[in-house]
Amino acid sequence: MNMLMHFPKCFAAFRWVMLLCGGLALAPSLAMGQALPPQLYSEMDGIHFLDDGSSVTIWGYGWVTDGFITLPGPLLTYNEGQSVDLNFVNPSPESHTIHLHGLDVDQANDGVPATSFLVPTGGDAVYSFVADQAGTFLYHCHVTTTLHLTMGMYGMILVKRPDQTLFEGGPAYTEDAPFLFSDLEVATNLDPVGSFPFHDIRPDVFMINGKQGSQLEAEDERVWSAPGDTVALRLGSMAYSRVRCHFPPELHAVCHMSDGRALPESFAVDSLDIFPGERFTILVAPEEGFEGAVSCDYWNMIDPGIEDTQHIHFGALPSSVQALGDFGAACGYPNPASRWYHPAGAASGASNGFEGEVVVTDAQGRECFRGVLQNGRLDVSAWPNGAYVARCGDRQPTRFVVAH
Ligand SMILES: [Cu+2]
Repeated sequence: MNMLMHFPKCFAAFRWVMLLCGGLALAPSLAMGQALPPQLYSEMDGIHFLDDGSSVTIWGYGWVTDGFITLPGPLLTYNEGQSVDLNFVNPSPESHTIHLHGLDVDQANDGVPATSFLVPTGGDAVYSFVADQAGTFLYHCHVTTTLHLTMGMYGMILVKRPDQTLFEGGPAYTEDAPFLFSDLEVATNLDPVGSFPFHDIRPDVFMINGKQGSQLEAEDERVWSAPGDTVALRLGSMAYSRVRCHFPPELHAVCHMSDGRALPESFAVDSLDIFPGERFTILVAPEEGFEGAVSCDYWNMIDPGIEDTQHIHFGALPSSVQALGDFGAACGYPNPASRWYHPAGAASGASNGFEGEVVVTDAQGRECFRGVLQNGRLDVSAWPNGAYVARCGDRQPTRFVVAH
């Protein structure tokens, strides 16, 4: 399928136009009226707001259906064993790739330019692989990697099991909470071309899911749990710093997986170092009413010392929400447009493909919405703050929190 990448650029441009025109000529298996497969795109003109209100330029990925890029890029969620065609189009002024960090894909689909292929300006590609291992993975651009990565071209991948266990024979849990650590140097993001040499990056902004400080205290950034919940913290790092996480004893944190594989033996954890590119899956069972935080220290890897500390905040849900049934919770990753609710298991509704009737009830069990979602998402901008439960057909119900 990567033969397409060797076609002349004008053909790639033609394909891009055809996609904009509906894509039917390129996807004969799609019936008229069906949604196009979800497609990532890249841009180099994004704006990212820091906690102090200032902004930096970012390069990054976004869903074509959303029309904006985010830092980090969209969360990609797949089911274990799923055959994935990750569609990517690059209208930006430079070449990019998607490297699937930690997934066992073949060389041609690995996104390392020298061994697979580049996606040039105006080009598009399909990265095909089988998501055969449940776990936490990452993706990033592999072109002039230090620069493209620090500019924002990265995101997280979750491969989940339908039975809501971490891995075959592994523990069950109620919800996923993905947290991606990263950092950036403001001077580099403001002047990427002038930042040569590109490997000399000294981060001065430290983030979790692209947020920092008070941004992380927002209600829709917290991990919400009801009594009895077990939350899977999906921790991954794209930072140049070493990140040391400290888990309060009230969380009863246990580490089960490292780098997309089950550990031979799980272990209780009170602090954990995460180096660049690493991933860990930690199950936490917050004590009833717990409203604390996991603190995360960013250590300078050149001149050892803590440069910054960020927090993953926890909130306690009312027991009336728990009484609505056994369900997982959606959480914001990242949540640049909190007016939208996307159904379970996908940061973009488009990638979830659910086209049936969705029913949403509030914490008192009152029906708030019934119908088919437009573009796979629901506008909740006028909804009162609170906890809600969404049911998508016979899928496991999903809990989400609206917080404006
Ligand atoms: Cu790139």
